[in-house]
Amino acid sequence: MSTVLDEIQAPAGAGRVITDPATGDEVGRVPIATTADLDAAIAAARAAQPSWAQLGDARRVDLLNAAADALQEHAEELAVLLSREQGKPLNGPNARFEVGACEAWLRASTAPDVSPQVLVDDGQIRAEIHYRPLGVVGAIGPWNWPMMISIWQIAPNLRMGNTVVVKPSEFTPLSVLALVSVLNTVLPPDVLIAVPGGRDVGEAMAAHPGIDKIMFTGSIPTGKAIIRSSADTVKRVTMELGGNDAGIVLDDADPAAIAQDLFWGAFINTGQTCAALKRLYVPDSLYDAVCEELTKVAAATPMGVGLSEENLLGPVQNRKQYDIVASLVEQAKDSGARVLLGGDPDPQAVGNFYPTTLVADIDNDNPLVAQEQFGPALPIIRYTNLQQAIAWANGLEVGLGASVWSPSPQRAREVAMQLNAGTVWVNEHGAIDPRVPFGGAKGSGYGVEFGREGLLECAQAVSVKGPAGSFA
Ligand code: TXE
Repeated sequence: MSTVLDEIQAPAGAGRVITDPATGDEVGRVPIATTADLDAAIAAARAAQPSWAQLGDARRVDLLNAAADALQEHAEELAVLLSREQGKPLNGPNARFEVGACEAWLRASTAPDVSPQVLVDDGQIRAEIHYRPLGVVGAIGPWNWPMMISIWQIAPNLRMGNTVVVKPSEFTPLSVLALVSVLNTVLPPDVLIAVPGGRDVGEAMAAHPGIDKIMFTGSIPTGKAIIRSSADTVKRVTMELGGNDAGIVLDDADPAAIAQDLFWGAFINTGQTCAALKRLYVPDSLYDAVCEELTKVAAATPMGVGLSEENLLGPVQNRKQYDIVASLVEQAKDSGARVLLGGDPDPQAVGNFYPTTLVADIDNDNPLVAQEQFGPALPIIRYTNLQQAIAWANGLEVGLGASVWSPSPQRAREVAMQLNAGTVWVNEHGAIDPRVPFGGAKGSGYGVEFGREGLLECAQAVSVKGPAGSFA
């Protein structure tokens, strides 16, 4: 029986080899798309868009739910491929979880009411707002959650009557091609097309007159490049650019009670998550206890090859990212910071395994704190004055998420209201929800995803207005 991977990969001898970051083994061969392939994909998606829009919302919702059923049927196969290509283990908040999230987000995108609304009807004036399709949307994604982030870009656009051309990260294209292939067992032809190209294809997509909007998740420099490239065609853009999320523990928290959630807030997907906890601020009075409890959880969490059922943490997805993490930890060590756990990668290790690392007694301006590590290393910064900790948390040019940890609802709210980020979590971190809008503050980008607000960003708002009785 042929697998999804058989269907999507390039024939033997063609394409580019993708290797497993845990073992170096070949996962498959990705076809190499060019900008000419992109042009053809955009033309096909443009041709398919009017009839997709004319199907109507109810029919599109049915098809999206049927596509979610198809994902469910292929869930294990997709999770295994994702685990091999991305590196993330099958278990824990990793590969099976990601495929499950794709299904959940797809279904959730069908729930909000996006029908036209009457804004004014006062006997003199009638005004309505309608949400029309934009056309063809380009989706450019990263390598950390390749399937889930692609679904965040695909699902709301399809719901709103747009067709979508997806350009996956060159590090994890097979996962996205497989996802798209399964969705396309249900969707009409050319409504959703994947183009597995490199940076040149991304650049061409951002500038392309046949693309009406770009949804992007990735690094800040690339986001800026896309904004520049898209300017001449006045494209809509949604920019999810990652961050360097702070968490503040208040002095009434119970270290043992919060350690597990703090750990997973930081180390979900082995730290390679845009809205992971990347700087932890802990009051002097609890500092040793929080360090001790976190170290216990971290030391007990197995890291290894993704396909082994016992592992919950995996390799860093690519060597470039591994080197960033290693260099930041080395700089922290050189500055005199105290390594509680890890920080000692094995140079002989097969695969990009960087050990789970906790670094204490580190200054707020150390590069491991000030720069996004995007890997399995967490700096824990001591504070004596809460206002100082809040100022530190808000002190960077990014603001995707932030969190506050306290058993007191009033104190937690008071601090939450002072944190400048797109999402502020209380007693959790990174716990995204398809019903709750998600987006960045400051350099972390603009536009929101998820919920009704996220759907409306994939539409052209059209106001219709006239004297009362002039239209029905
Ligand atoms: O991302 P890039 P990379 C952060 C993380 C990491 C850094 C670099 O800190 O160290 O980003 O990761 C396409 N026009 N995040 O190099 O370069 C590219 O082909 C159009 C945060 O993987 O931003 C890929 O598909 N497209 C993040 C996508 O952009 C271009 C997740 C992302 O690539 C392009 C991952 C261009 N000029 C990394 N250049 C998060 N927010 O979750 C590249 N691309």
